[in-house]
This record gives sequence, structure tokens and C-alpha cells, in this order.
Amino acid sequence: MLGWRRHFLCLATVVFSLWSFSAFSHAENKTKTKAQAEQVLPGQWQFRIATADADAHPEFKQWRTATVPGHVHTDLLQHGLIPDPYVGMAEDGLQWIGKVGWEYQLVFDVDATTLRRQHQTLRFEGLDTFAEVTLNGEPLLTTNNAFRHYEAQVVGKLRSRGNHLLVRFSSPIQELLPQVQSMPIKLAGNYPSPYGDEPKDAMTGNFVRKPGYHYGWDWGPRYVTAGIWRPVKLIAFDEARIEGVQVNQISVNADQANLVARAEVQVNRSLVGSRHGELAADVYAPDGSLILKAKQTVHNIANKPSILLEIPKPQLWYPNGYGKQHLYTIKLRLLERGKTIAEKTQRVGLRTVELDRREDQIENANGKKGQAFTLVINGIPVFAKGANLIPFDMFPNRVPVNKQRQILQSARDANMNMLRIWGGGYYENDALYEMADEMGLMIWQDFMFGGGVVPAYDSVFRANVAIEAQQQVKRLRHHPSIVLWCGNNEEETAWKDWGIGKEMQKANPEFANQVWQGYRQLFGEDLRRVVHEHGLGVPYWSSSPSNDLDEKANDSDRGDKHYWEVWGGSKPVEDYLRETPRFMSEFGLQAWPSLSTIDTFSKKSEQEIDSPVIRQHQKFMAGEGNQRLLHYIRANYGEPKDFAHFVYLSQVMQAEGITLAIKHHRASMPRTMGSLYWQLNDVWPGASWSSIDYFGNWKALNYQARKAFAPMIAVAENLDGMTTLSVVSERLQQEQAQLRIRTMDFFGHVVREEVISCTANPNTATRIKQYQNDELLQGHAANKHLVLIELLQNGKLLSQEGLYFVAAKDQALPRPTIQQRWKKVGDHFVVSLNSSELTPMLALDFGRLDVRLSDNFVTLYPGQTTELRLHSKANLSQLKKAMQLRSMNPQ
Ligand code: BMA
Repeated sequence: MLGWRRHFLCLATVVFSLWSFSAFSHAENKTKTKAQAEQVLPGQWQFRIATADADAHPEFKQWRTATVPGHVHTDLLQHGLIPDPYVGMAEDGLQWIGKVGWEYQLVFDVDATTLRRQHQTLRFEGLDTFAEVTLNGEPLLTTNNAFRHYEAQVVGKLRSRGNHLLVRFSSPIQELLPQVQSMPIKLAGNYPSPYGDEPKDAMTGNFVRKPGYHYGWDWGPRYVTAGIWRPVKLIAFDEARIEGVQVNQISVNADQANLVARAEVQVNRSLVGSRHGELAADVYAPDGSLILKAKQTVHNIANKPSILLEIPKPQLWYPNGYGKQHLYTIKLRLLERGKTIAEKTQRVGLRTVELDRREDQIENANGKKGQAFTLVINGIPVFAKGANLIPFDMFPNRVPVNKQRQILQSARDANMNMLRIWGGGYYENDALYEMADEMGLMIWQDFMFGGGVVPAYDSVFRANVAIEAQQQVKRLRHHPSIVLWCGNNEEETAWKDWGIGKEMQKANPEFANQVWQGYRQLFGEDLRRVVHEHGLGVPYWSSSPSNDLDEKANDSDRGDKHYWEVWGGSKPVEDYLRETPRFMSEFGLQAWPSLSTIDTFSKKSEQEIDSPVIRQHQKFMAGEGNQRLLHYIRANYGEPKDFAHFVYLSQVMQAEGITLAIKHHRASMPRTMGSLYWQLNDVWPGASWSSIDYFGNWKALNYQARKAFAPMIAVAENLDGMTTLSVVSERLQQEQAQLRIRTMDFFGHVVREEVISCTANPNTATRIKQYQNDELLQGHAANKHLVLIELLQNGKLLSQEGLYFVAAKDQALPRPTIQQRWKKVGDHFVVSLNSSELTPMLALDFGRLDVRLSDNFVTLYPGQTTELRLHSKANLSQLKKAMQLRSMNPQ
């Protein structure tokens, strides 16, 4: 059968993780009042292989301690029962884990107060995936969706000592295989397993509500894991519990915010009826001060009571770069006869969000008009600058909260204001969204679809998804960072543009029709309805890329666009300048991570472009991705001298290619209103499109993206012999600035200089001037000159860009003499670098030393001094000794 993807997954591999294990890192919301209690189940979990599979794997028969929340792979690893899934060649040998069942058990006690409560619920916040749960030998739950939480009433079922909770997971592959194999026509899956654990023509991953990337992706290994991956809680109360707070922002402007806060109350069944009470609200300002107290009589507390809150002169939440990230806290209390019977606190950010999709007058190169795709926050059309976020690990529970923070902070530091949480992973934990709120990173949130055609024609499947969607939207709805909910990743374009729909139509038109109607029902209606009902006004978009079920799915004039002609289609990077969509939500180029990261999974002797270990950490087209990398490296930079040079050039190529596109997108404002490259982070150490590797190290791209995403920049686009100069500004008022344009040789001799005073229009791009390249070069040798374009404001350098007229491999770069001066300033070092010869993309590498650099992959323009700050525990002589320099110049 024809594959779902443009390219196939290859073999896979292994490495060890430097990030420490941690239990569910985010602080649990443990509430305990007189009236209600919520606690993570106490005690030591254990695990073992399922009885039915024990004979084949007797060494896993005995109960061993387990980490909950966690995953079976990490439990096995912790006991030293399997090799590290990221190290060596472990991947093939570990596929059996996904083919067998696993059991988890806990013996726990319950305190007397909880046992006396009239209402007791066990809440499973995440079971991955097909599980049967028993409590004290009695069936409690059956589950089939890793993205849902499940609750079971346990009044009368608990005892004070020795409760036995047993969770039995069956293999998701075994569970679904018979059903999939019996289908006369299969639904196209995503990446077939190269390991034989599942037939290539009967992929099951698209039939299950479980993270799609567990089944392998083109940037990660295949580990079909299982486990209790979110906490298990015991919730107890007597009269009532506020399950959720819903804060509707009725109107928000500079003068006043009108909010309606609603308590979603769960009342003890025996007490349902018209019970009178009061709803009280306390509102705390972003600085923590109590600014409003309100109270209201309630005639029936079970009836979702609500209260109007008016906040004068509200402090709004803004995306990074547009203002502060103010956050209010609202505490709701339910009172009966003056006594608090339930309470809940909710943090909110006040902001308005719209998706402007007006037909407009903006024409494409052929004069055709289109339709906007612009996020408007607090009335400001915001150009979305950012990247796509993938899972941080194959095993989410071992991701420490500081790793999430470091990666999000890196996005913010790179001047990003948006991340797209892509649909092949999982809905992130609360901690991540809280960080995004605090950092002003808008979130484009996909629903978790993106791993093949789903059986949406099946109403049982759709009902399952509807519950999942409702739970997730309700959990996440108050995060001001979430500005868009999107149905799926690439499912519509796969159907319409990749031949999936046409093939099925040929094979069985009736079934094809059913599949497509199911698609329309789920992504066009069901999910839209959930977001409409529970999403507090955040817009819904049926698929990325799409124009929300318009005729065409991946159109440059309407909707969002994934552009993979460069990389996927092997087109030259310059083609980025020919593609000007309304919103670019994916485009990418690969690069290898730094050698210190590669060292974690391969020996030096294995570090060859085509060695088995390196190929296994290159998931694009079964290891062939390195050939694609070479294609791009050779086109512009020539033949790499050795593996280390290949790694360096891959990063240079990625950084230059992606920032070329970013700058083009920004210079195309307001036609283009978003530039999200593929991808921000990594799931394991390997080659990928990421700008930050698995260990948090920045590749050249993250440094360069920071410059390309700076609030005000000059952009020079060189295409077909012409250079177009623009200034892009996201400032909301008009700005005056100067452009200094100097043509110089590689030793800094200026042959042409021009200074232009310019006006940068607010929050858009302003076209300044167009040149024939000859005019800039004035007859001087193209391989020996560059144009240095600098944007200055009141003497301050805002952006600097070197424009070249021939490919790097054809430039006559001199051998540089780089001067270094070191000094210690407070807790860090400063190194000043300069050279009288042009030194492009100078990389400082400190090997295994842990060094945080303020910048890297810098270009030393002739005679100009660049200062870099270094934070490290190493001393000066260690730093100097470890430092290796590499640039584009001949060495
Ligand atoms: C995009 C994504 C991913 C994939 C990436 C690189 O389209 O949606 O599915 O990893 O391409 O091929």
C-alpha cells in the first residue's frame, strides 16, 4: 500500500539521557479543606508483565517497584532490565515491550476522614491506553483513550487498610491488529514499523487515542509504550465540589473588563435539589493584591451558579513583545449558611482573541486576491513568530520541569511569540501552559491527530474523541496563551493532495465517501462544537494546513500553509523567497546537533555520515536524510571535509536557509502574518529540523532566529539579480531609523556607502528601495564583496545583515586572524573577538564543558569587535583550552 507520508521512517536507534528522571514534575494541585480533599494516591506502585505474556518473558514475572506517573519503558530501565532506549542499537530489540501486556498495582490505605466522606472518587488523569482497572478485586473501569481522564465512584468500595488497585494494560498493537487486518481496505497509517512488530500494511497507530509519535516519526524512534502516565487521585467531599471554574470574558477593553465567573459544581447525589447558598468571588490583581470581593445569592447550587465581576482599568495579557503578561487570580467559594462548602481558584489572563479571515485586497504575484489569516490579540494584528513544538521525550514523565522551562525560555529569548503544539504528540501538562502564559508565548494547540487517516466514520470513535476534546478544552481553556485550537496536523492535505483520498476513491468509492464524511463530521463539526461550547471564545481551525475545509487544503492565498518544496522536494533554499503564504505554519531544514550531543549516542569511531549508528539517528527516509543534507550543503557550501565539518555546515545551512524564509515572511507583512518553522525541540538526540537539541543546546538556527525575529529589522531579499530592501517593525507607533548600506571587500574596504533615513510604518513591513545587484556591486568582483546592511536608530544598531552575491563555496574568503581578549565580569567571562578579515559564522565550541554563550555562529565583519558573554563553572584556562573555533573561511 502507498504510504501516508511523503517519506518513510527508517530504522532507529538509541542514546542516554542526561536529563534526570523526575516524577510528575509540576506541583500537584492538592486541595484540602474541611469540606473537600483531593490527594494523589499514596504508596508504592509495582509493575510486572501480564500473566498471559509471562511465559514468553519469565524474567519480568515478578512484581517490581514502579514510578507512577510513568511509563513501562522507564520502569524497566530504572531496574536495569533493558538497555537505555536512546543508546546503542537498542530500538529493534525493545519492540517486544509494545507487543505484550503490563500490570501495575498499588496497595494503599485511606484515612478515616476520607472514608467518612459522602462522596469518594478515584480519578485517573491518564492511562496509556487500553486498561482494565479493578479495585479490591472488583472491576472498576475499562479505558481506551490516553488523552482522557477517567473517574470512578468508590463510596463503599474502599476500606481503611490494604486497598488493592490493579491496572492491567493490554498491548495496543495486539488489541487493534485483528480489527485492522480484517478491513478489506485499510486506512493509511503514518510511518510503518521497520521492525516487524506490526505488519506494514496494517498499521494500528491511527486507530488508537494514544500519542502518535510513539509509533515512530521522521525525527524520533518507535517505542509503543504503556503506563499510568498521569497521576491517580482520590477525591472526597461531603456536600459539593467545584470541579471547574469557567470565567467568560464578556467584554474586555482598556476601561473595563466584564467577566462572568461560573462554578461548575458537582453535588453529592443524595443532596441534589434546590439548595440555597451563596457564591463568593475574590479577585486578585497581577501583583497579588485583592482588588474585588463579590457575593451573590444562589437558588440552586447544583445549577452552575455564576457571578458578574467588573474590573476597572484591567491590566491585559499580551504576547511577548507587545506588552506584559498580566495574570489575575479568581477564587470562587460556595457557601451554605455562611459556611464554605467548596472552593476553587483559577488564574486568568484578560485578552481578546480573534482570527481575522476576511477576504481582502492583497494580491499574489499573479494578481489574485485572497483571504487573511491573522491573529488579532487585544485588537492588535500580531505577526506570529515562532516554531512547532514536538514532545520533549519519548517518555513525557521523565521530562523535568526545568527542561520545559529552558526550552520555552529559549523560544522567548529568540524573540518568538508563538509555538504550535503539534498534533502527533500529547496535550501538554499544566506546567507548560502556565509557563507559556507567563512568557507571552501564544499557543496554537492542535488536537492530537496527525498520524494517519482516522476511523472518524465510526460513531463510537467520535464519541470517545468528543469526551477527550471536552476534557482537554475545559482543562486548558483559561490559559491566555492558547489562541487557536486546531483539529489536526496535515490530515486534510493528506487526503486531498497526497493521493490518499483519490486512491481510496478508486479502490472503494463508498468507503472513501464514508471516510471523508467521517472526517468532515469530526473535524468540521464535532471538535468545532466542543471549542465553541467550552473554549471561551478561542477560534477553531479544522486542520493545519487548510482553509478550514475550503476546496484547497494547502493554499498560499488562503489559510495556513506547510511549505516543504524546500527540503522535502529538494528545491533550492532561494525558493523560500518565491513562496508568500498568508501564514506559514511549517517549513524546515534539518541539521545535526553539536558533537557533544552526538557523543552521547555514538563513539568517535562511529561518527561517519553513513555509519549504522549515525544512520539510525537520522530518521528521515530511513537514514537517507544525510544525503538530503549533503545535497543542500554541497549546493551552497561545498564538500564537507570530515564529519565534524559536516555537522557544522549542516547547522550553518539550516540557520541561513530558515532565517532567509523568516525574513521573507516578515518582509511580506501584512500579506503574511505568521512564520512558524519546523521544529523547535527534539524528542531524543539525533538529526532533525530542530533549532534546540534534546539536551537544550542551541543549534546555529536558534541564535540566528533571535536576530531574524527581533522586533525591528532590515531585510534584504536578493532574487533574480535584484535586491529589495525593507524594514519590518512590530512596534505600534511609527519609527524613524537609518539604513546604512555599505558595499565592501572581505577586508573591509568600502567601495560604496549609502545612508537612508527611513520611516518604518507601525506593525508592518515598509518597502524602502530596490536595486539591480550591479548597482550595489558597481563592477566589483561578486566573489570578493558583500553588502553590509545595518539598521540604526539613534546610533543604536538594531539589525545587521551581510548580503552576498555568490554561494559561500564560491566566495574568495581570506584566512582570518582572529584576536581574542578575555576578561572576567562578575559571575561570567567576556570574550572580545575581532578580525580584519571577514569571518562568517564563527562557531565557538567548548566540547564537553558546560558553557552558556550569549551568542554563537557570529559573523565578524572586518575590523568590528564582537563581545560574547560566557557563563560556565569552568575557569579561564579550562575555557581557553577547550575552545575550538570554526568558521566559513579556509582553515
Ligand atoms: C511536517 C510535520 C511532521 C514532520 C515534519 C518533517 O509536515 O507535520 O509530521 O515531522 O513535517 O517531515
